[in-house]
Amino acid sequence: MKKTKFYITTPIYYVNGAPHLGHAYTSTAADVLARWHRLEGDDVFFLTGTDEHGQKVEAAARAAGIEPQEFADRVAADFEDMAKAMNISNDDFIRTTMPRHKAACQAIWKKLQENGFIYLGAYEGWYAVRDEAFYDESETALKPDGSRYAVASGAAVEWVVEPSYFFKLSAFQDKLLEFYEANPGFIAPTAKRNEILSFVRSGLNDLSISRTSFSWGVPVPDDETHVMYVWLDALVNYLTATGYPDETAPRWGYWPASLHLVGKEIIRFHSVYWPAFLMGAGLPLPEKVFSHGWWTVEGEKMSKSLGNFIDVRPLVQEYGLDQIRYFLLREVPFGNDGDFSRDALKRRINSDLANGIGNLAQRTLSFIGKNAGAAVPPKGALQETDEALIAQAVALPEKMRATMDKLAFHEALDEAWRVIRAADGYIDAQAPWSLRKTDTDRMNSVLYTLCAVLRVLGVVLQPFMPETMGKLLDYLALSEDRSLAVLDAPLVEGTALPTPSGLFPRVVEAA
Ligand code: ME8
Repeated sequence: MKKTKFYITTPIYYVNGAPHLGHAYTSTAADVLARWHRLEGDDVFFLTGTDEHGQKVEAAARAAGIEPQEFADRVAADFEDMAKAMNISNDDFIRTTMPRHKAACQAIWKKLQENGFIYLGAYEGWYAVRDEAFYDESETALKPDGSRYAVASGAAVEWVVEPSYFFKLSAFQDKLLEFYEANPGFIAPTAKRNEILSFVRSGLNDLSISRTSFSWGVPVPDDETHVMYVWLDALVNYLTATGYPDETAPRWGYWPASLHLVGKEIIRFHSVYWPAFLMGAGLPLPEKVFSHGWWTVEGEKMSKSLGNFIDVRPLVQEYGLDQIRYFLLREVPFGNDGDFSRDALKRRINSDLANGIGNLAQRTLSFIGKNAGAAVPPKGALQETDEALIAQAVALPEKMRATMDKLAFHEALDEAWRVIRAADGYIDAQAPWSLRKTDTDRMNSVLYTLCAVLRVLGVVLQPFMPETMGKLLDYLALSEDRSLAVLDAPLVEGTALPTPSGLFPRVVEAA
């Protein structure tokens, strides 16, 4: 059977500053989906990377007193390091300064030109370097000190007058509206979709797609006085990684992408400009763009001026990798804004992980190690209550699939925790420690049931907590294949089990 292709992307992050919690969030969410689809047996291609051109990066390099390329090399390496620290399982890491990417940008430019969608003109209007975005005056406002800023982001805007190539975005208004209509799931969540629909309905201006006042970018083919607008350059990364424009490239078949995961502030670029560029080039459109919310930290927006950007790496050192991954996806419904606080993190670790799955696994496995021969116990004759718990666990993958398909990570986890709570209730009610003295056959059936439940939990929670769930599956002596398919086979009674140790230590609250 041909495997279903699943191509998922994160935004490529600007290298003007160091990676922080927000970047780690999108990458972790994408990673969980990529791992989930691999678990399902899909053919996954997972892409992340860095956005290295443009005025903002050039200015940051200048401020650091080094050449933009050297600066980009340093910060891109830091982003790769962050991805490693978060155990992100990307299949490729694209950097927009790579030759393969420049070639892809120039190829799509030529295609758009050939198709009549590019013309030379002059741009005169507002530009926000922080957002690398052009704004209509109606999207800006004045501060009390007389300076102008973009209302949506708060970024300062400056007046730009320069020769520029334009993309005929105005020609795509109706086509885009038809496309949104025919593909209601293209922009999610719905509130964002409505926002974009009204933006497009209000009319689209042609888009400036080149700059002449600086040179840190991909040169425009046949006119090297211009560099490409950084957003055209950046969006093309999703194609570059498939080998575009080389139709014989090994990854060619992955386009169109199944899902672009983005933060809410860049939905317009992904759901208006990007599909219009692709239509202009005669290429298929991605299936979905999902925009998630923003994290604040201890109630404050993360910003340079507050100096409160959180690097996840020290948090991982302090609290554990899977603890952080779990927290990010459990704490806030995906799509909503959320607040990061150490108190909330510690609460989640202690209540859900240490006292939840950690305790359930430890109670079961160390008991088997000490009192049931350190092997998967014989099943014996299962009773109704055992069957009921196993049935609840067996139904879990399907329930999680339904929630994962709508990117409701917190609901997927909640489904798993329902099973954990049921298993906790079961172990208390069955009290294997008492059965040890009175009825070892029954004790074994209870322990077998718990092993069966733990195996399901370990398998389905791997995408969220790959390292720790890997450990749990080691303790259950599960073989190499740990995909959902393995759950169809029965547990092998008598399999020797290694000595387990705790999965999630409790975090001690500061007094
Ligand atoms: O926009 N909360 O790059 P960028 C949650 N290069 N997510 C956050 C966040 C926060 N506080 N802060 C950042 C760019 N993010 C462009 C993208 S794509 C073709 C080009 C995440 O470095 C979120 O995913 O500003 C957001 O969209 C992204 O980082 C912005 O990263």
